[in-house]
Amino acid sequence: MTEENHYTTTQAGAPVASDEHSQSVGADGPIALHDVYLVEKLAQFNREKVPERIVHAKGGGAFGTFTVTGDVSKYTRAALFQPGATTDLLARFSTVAGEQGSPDTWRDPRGFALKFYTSEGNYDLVGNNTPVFFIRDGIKFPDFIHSQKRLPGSHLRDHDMQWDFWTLSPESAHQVTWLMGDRGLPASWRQMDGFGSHTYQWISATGEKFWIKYHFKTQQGNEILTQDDADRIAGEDADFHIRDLSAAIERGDYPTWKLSVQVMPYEDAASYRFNPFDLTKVWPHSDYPLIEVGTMELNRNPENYFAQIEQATFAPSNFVPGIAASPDKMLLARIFSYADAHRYRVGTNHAQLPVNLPKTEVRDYSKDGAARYQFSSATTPVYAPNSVGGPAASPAAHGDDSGWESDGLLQRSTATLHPEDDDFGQAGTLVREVLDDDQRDRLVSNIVGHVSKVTRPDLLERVFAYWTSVDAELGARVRAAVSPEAPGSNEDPAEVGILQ
Ligand code: HDE
Repeated sequence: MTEENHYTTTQAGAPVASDEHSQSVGADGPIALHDVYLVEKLAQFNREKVPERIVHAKGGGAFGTFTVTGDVSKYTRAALFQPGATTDLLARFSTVAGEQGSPDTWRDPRGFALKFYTSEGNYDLVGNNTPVFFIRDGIKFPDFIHSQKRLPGSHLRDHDMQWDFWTLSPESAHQVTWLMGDRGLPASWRQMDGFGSHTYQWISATGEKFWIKYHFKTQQGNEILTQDDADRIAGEDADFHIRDLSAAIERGDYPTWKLSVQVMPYEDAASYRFNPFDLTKVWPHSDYPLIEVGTMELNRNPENYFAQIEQATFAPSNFVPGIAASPDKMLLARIFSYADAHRYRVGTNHAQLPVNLPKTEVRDYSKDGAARYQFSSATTPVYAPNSVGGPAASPAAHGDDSGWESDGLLQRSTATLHPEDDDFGQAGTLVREVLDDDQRDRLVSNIVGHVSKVTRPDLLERVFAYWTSVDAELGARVRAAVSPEAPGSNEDPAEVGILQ
């Protein structure tokens, strides 16, 4: 394009007269309402934002590929996991509680959201950098998030509110231990692991079912920030992690993760020592070892952050044949929530945006809706069943065999059906058997730093009981550091409202 043809246009493509001067009567007269470009620029500017994500608002991401290096074909028929398959993908990493613009280095779990553009449609795996979560029933999610964000009156975050919720929700103990430990402050997104967290279902080509958990092991080594470093960086560079990932890809230092899965035979679930669908629990690797699947590499930065990252819509409801849900109540609630969030936040036809569009042809019967961009030919009917050659559903292609047996009355269950179902056991195992001395010391220091902002003495007692329920020595260290003047009370944790 020659210089004289490289002129500014309106959004309708017509040349504009000036980028700097509004049209006015004389030099200082009234400006003309019919100055189309002035009006267009100001009106468009007012509409540049879509609502930020209500959680995980601050994040960044990149495109890449997934290459199968193992052989898990006996467990799943999903095309993207077949030997030798390579699939394009988009990854987005994020913090949870901070709004857009908040520091990347605040203590928080990190979102680890993946969109695989597979040959059978998009498969979205929307996980975190921790294998568990704070709650095990989605009905508590809005309450949990409210307690982590801002007080309705002062609009300030509040440690009383956070610890009030956590100590009254003892199922949170495992995840809070992860959060207050090193994994709550990864040095970069490249140097943290990712997990599907939930138990998912894989279905083989012969229809055999398995329960699985995903583990993405960073190949850059797990590196962490101390609380002091994280606080300093938060003040120096709020976009520290976005910048790190973008710069690494820019210099050709492509980060990779090795994906492995734990596989549980379908029949084991009923008698397993933990409820295998409880999102606050892990499956010890000694019970179900890791099996190699493949390698994820991020190797292409987004060209436009808003179009490709802000408008990216990841949904746990985006399954492909050979992969399905499990009875995990949190997963089932998320399957509703994300697609609902996308219709609200990005728009009815969010899936038609280039970043969300599958590589496979979309043959559905939806029509119209705001910003409709893709459409079927005029001869394709918009109803089914039809006798004019429209697409028909295919149980064979979908593999309508992804159910599971369940029976009993419609209920609101608090049942613990498995011998080792509890709220503090795995958190205690993590503290005593997984962490080393330095990691335990940092855990104590991080907890003390966070809890020292709790103002209510009664709540502090519940906090001490909470950590004592995780591990007696840990609880004693926290109490001694926070309230050295209040020697340890011997009361039973249950006495202060911590349910066992
Ligand atoms: Fe989310 N979550 N979540 N979440 N979540 C959202 O979807 C929700 C949960 C996670 O980079 C929202 O588009 C419910 C667990 C990530 O775009 C929303 C429940 C895990 C991201 C939503 C959970 C996650 C989100 C907000 C309890 C890890 C960012 C805006 C049942 C396994 C994805 C949006 C991205 C985003 C709902 C709990 C991870 C509101 C109802 C557990 C990584 O739909």
